[in-house]
Amino acid sequence: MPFGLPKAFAASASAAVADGEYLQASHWGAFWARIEKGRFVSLRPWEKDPHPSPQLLGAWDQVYSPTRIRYPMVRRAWLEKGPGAAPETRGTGDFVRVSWEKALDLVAGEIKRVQTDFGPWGIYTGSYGWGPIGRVGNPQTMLKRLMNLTGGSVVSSSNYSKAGIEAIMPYVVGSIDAEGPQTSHQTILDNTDLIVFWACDPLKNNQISAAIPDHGEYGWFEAMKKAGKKAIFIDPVRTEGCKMLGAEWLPVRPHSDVALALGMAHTLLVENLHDKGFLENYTFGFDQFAQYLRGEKDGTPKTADWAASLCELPADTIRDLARRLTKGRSMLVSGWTPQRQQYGEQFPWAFVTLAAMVGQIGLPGGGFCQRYHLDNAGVPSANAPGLAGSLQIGKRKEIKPWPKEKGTTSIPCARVVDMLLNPGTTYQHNGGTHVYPEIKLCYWAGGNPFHHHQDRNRMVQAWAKIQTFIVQDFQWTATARHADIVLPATTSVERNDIERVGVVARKAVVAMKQLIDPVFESRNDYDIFVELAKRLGVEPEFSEGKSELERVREIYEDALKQATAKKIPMPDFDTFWNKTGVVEFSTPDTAVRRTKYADFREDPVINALPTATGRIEIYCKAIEKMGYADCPPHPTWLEPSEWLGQADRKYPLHVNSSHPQFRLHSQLNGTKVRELYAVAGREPCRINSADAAARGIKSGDVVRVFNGRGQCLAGAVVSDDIRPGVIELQEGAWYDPAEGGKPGTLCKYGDPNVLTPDIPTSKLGQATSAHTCLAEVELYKGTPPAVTVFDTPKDA
Ligand SMILES: Nc1nc2c(c(=O)[nH]1)N[C@H]1C(S)=C(S)[C@@H](COP(=O)(O)OP(=O)(O)OC[C@H]3O[C@@H](n4cnc5c(=O)[nH]c(N)nc54)[C@H](O)[C@@H]3O)O[C@H]1N2
Ligand SMILES: Nc1nc2c(c(=O)[nH]1)N[C@H]1C(S)=C(S)[C@@H](COP(=O)(O)OP(=O)(O)OC[C@H]3O[C@@H](n4cnc5c(=O)[nH]c(N)nc54)[C@H](O)[C@@H]3O)O[C@H]1N2
Ligand SMILES: [Mo]
Repeated sequence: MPFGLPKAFAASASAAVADGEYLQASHWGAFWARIEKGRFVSLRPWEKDPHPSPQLLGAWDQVYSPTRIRYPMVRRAWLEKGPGAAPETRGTGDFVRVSWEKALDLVAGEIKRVQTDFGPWGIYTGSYGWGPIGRVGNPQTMLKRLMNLTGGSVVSSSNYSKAGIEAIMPYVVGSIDAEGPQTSHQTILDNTDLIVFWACDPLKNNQISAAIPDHGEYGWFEAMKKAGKKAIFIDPVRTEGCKMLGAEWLPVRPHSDVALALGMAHTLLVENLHDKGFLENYTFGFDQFAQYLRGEKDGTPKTADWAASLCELPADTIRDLARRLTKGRSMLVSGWTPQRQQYGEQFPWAFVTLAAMVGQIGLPGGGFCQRYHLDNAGVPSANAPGLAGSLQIGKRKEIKPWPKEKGTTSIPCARVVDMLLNPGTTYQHNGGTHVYPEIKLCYWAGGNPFHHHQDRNRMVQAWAKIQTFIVQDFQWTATARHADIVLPATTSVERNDIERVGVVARKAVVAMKQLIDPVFESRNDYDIFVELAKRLGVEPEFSEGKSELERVREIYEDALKQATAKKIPMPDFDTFWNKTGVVEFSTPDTAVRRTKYADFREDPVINALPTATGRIEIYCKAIEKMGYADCPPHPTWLEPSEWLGQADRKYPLHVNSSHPQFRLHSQLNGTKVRELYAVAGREPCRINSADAAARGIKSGDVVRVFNGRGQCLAGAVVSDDIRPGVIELQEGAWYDPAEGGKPGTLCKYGDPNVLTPDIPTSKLGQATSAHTCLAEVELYKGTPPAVTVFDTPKDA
């Protein structure tokens, strides 16, 4: 698929490598890049990628996209009047181009100024985000390393992905659980009679990875289809996986999954189908939970009929599903949206408890899994060496003591806006009491908070409180557009790095070789941080005298050492780097079958779980002690403050801002991949035909989606693959304010986070509740304003 090269770039090229095809890699897969006269002219997927993603096109197009940041830029008011000046002009696009020298001096100067005048607690470098792949070039690690060498800064913990799971699972099973290898696909194929995908879309979500995706999910689904595997999908959307398997679709009402799980658990209990032996020997606290199910204290038995009234699935279907789980070998599989909702800790807990009642945890093909949709965690692992990152964050150098009253050194990442709005106030997190620091300077590198955070309008107001916002990215995201100082970074094809194929599969290691010169004035993140380290007097400690390529070599040679010890064949670095470009590893037959929790099942005493009781905790005394009303000590239905089941709800439609089919979050917005899905030039909004008809909306119309928090335009897609009462506006669409810097303004393109609330799941997890959101949709009348977020801001 050769593509034309924009004229603007043709002139700036000079050869970094000779003409030819080179293997390179991205979040979307490994690929052969064709280089001609110093230009990256086309790509084709690596022939060993079993199912390339259409998103891969963006790995090429993003390099030369008109949304590339070409030069260092500074917001005019900030440059002319100093830090904190006219914050309302953030997001208006009024930038001044400056030299790299000037930009780096300004950034280093700001870091020093805030450190001196306020202290390290005045700088926030949580900088959450996915950034690029590659073991050297992780900008988040580099940023924190730099800050730690100069006295530290406020950072963040956990993530937007599964902070609810990360908070609750350590109490329930003694680990995060939703990480690392899971019961293998083959073990499912061999043993499982019924597989239930609950809020889980492995075909969509495995297209991308935090390393190079191995794309084994499609083969797994094909094998399940061929085997005629019985599958059920519990989801407000009929997903492609559901269609491919010809599976049953249970279009659950969003935000009611805990009730559904409790209704099934109640059925098992009253029909005496629960595995009493398993509960007795492997779990703790079932009796208290059973009392709750029977409604002994609150007077409400959690029957299938009770659940049906909340989740809008027939009570007989709920009872039937519970019974079917116990009839043969069953595997419960969940995704992560129900824990990205208010009280989000409750669903994973109810889900594991339900699996414990079924009693098949640790049996081949039975039990539960919370990670089949990322990193293909059911694939076998090859016999491969580790690939350690060579730059570490390191410990914070205590240059200035950090008094307790100045606040915490690390906030839960989704509480960033709370922190900016409420300096000096206390908050609860996982049993501890902490104080929000007062932030003057934020530095983001490799993340896009003006897409990923909730309640954009509240966020715009919070951002007005800081003095300086530094953003390092390669494209003009909404975040970069709201910055005071913008530093243009390179993409992976403009620098050297190394990465593996498959976080779990570990199938190969790919040389990510620099193929072209940096586009315009962009610089590698590593070089930017080395320059800043020089200005901050910590360059020798930061770089340890090593270039990026030397670090790549170091990582490879460390892997080679491990491989040699284990007798795994691997060429020397120069052969790998200059000749083969890839090393593949073989997967032993013994790796093909794997059962999670088999050891625990075999001997729950010797292989006890690292929980307080060594067992699966259905009741948790540590959580009981915290006394949080929003996180009771056993799985509990708590009515959300905003959902379709509310009698007095203000808006009639639930907003499902799930992860995008054609992007990794906000990445690739600015590329030709957008043509695959944009409707009327905007982000698509899927709506059920009944809801569309009631509003006079048809496919292709521009619609306005709104609630009390915000409003955006979108392009309607009328479909019966989404249940009535729910619209889908996938996360990651670039925020395109009609009037930049003005809270409440219309987003012209379709960012769902203008609608979502910025409330925590609970005091335990303090995770995002992006999926607690109602809105209304109407046909947009008149001429819609032009989308401008994909144009290059005036930069020269
Ligand atoms: N409503 C709603 N909101 C959500 C979610 C949801 O389900 N619903 N999901 C949440 C989840 S789970 C997540 S993980 C977050 C994701 O949020 P983010 O991780 O912030 O999203 P990305 O778009 O991946 O942002 C990565 C940024 O890094 C930049 N980048 C890429 N490569 C490089 C590089 O080499 N150098 C530099 N300096 N920058 C680079 C990209 O251009 C991009 O701007 O969103 C969250 N937000
Ligand atoms: N293509 C692509 N893949 C990705 C990403 C991406 O940006 N693009 N991001 C990656 C990241 S960072 C993460 S954290 C994971 C996210 O993993 P998940 O959070 O599991 O993924 P989502 O696609 O947001 O949602 C999964 C399914 O949940 C359904 N759902 C939504 N609300 C409800 C509900 O209330 N109840 C039920 N039962 N179902 C519901 C959605 O319709 C969707 O089919 O995905 C990863 N994979
Ligand atoms: Mo995520």
